[in-house]
Amino acid sequence: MKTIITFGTFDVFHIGHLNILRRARALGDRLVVGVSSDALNLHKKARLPVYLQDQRIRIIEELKCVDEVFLEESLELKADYIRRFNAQALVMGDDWRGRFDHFSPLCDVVYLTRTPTISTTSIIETIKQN
Ligand code: C2G
Repeated sequence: MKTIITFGTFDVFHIGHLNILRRARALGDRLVVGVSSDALNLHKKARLPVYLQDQRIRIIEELKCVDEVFLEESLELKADYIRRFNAQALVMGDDWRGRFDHFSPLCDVVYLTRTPTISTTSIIETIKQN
């Protein structure tokens, strides 16, 4: 049983999020997703997500390609999460390329090409302009 782990905010859920989760799941038998907490986002991006963590978690939990979801409370705990879920691979979009290479003694580290042209930020901008 190969467990894949991935992390993200998944705010204003869109097709780029779905694509990476489906592709991550296809690399193994079980996909575990760490959803970044509201506090972590506030700290990292200096704003709260549009959808708060309970709603973001509920959306991710219902996806067919996702087996387990937990709240990612700190960027510094990735090694603990990898061990806790016994993950054999960490998968992230290639905007994070190189940033997680130091976990390679613990598990494979795989960066997948981002879905072009769509992002939570661009969706928010489009809505604001319209
Ligand atoms: N993503 C993608 N294509 C897009 C947009 C996002 O493949 N067009 C991927 C990102 O590369 C990431 C995942 O979707 O792997 C989640 O993206 P975000 O919600 O933006 O996650 P982020 O805020 O980068 O949080 O610990 C790491 C952080 O929690 C990652």
